[in-house]
Amino acid sequence: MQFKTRYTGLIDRYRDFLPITDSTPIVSLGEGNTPLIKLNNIVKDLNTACEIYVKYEGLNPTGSFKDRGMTMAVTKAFEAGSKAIICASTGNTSAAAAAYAARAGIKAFVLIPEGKIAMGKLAQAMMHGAMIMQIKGNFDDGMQLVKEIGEKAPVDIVNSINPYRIQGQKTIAFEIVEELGQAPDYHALPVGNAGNITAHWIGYSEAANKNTKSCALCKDDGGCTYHGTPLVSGRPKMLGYQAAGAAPFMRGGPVANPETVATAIRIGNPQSWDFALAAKEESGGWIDECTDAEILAAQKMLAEREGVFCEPASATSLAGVIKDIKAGKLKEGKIVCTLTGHGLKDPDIAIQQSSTDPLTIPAEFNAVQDAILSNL
Ligand code: AN7
Repeated sequence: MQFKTRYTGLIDRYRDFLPITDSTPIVSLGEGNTPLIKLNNIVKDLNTACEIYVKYEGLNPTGSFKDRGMTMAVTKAFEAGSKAIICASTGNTSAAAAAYAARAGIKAFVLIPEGKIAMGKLAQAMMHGAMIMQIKGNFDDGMQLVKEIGEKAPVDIVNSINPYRIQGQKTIAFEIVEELGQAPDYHALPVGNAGNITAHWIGYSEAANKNTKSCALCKDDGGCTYHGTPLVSGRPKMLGYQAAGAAPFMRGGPVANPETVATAIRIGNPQSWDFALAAKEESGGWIDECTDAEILAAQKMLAEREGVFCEPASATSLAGVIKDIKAGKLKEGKIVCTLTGHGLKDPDIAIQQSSTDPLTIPAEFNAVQDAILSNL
């Protein structure tokens, strides 16, 4: 047996690829380094030649991929001497902002749509001591307010319009190419505000040392200017999936009243619109939509058939892949699906749609034995 090096988070791991210096005070909770799980049972059920992997981002410290971006955004805010951060959120960003602000010893202000965020996420923001403003409006209204406030008040915006968020989130692609030894053929993920598809594409582009117009930090020459040694030669086709009731990319413009059971992606006016389209076009991928029923079925399938529990929005990636396998659009190759958040975030939806209700029985041997024998 060998001693392992202590894992100290993705900024430390990928410091040469991130906008920090040796003296940058890193604010980390050990995020990143999440498992890439190969699906067995679902692939058999689908009878497909595709290999499907899920990148289980629910295993980040606050239970979602937002931690990858938040460690960078809060590190840079803290480095610049900022005393407070602010975000609008469908839930996960607020949980991550609250936790990383607590870690840095600064204040987090979060705007959430009243009654429309999952219980686990609200619990996190409250527990980490964020100042929570429930607005009588949706995420897009909150985002607009945050952009206006950010210009006037002494607070740093930590939504994904903050380019450091995207920089942190791009590291997911580094981890995937390192583990597979190549880029996958396809990468599928849910699309809400569209920051994460942008970040994935930048990461894959940097790993292959290829230019992309998705990178906001490299405006000068219109493309990402990373010039390292390429880790791999190829890049995946990017597949973005939206919830049908909140699918502005499918409607060709903002959706005024987005609705979906997948509250994390209940977003009608994505801020990274152009970058997401660049990712789709440069990669030769596509954006499509899934119904709430398809999303919930994929969530349940992952839980029941693979033992992987993700929140509804996260399952949109697999729901889309299943749809495209059935439609014959995906026939073979390695497909990675990002599972963006943990299932425990939204216990209400999980309990509502699970197939088995708990059985109430007397606390007696025979009752337990009968229950086992009649359910084997
Ligand atoms: C589980 O927390 O926007 O397309 O405010 O929580 O990068 O927005 C959450 C987004 C997918 C969509 N899956 O990612 C927020 C927020 C989960 C999410 C998305 C979100 P983007």
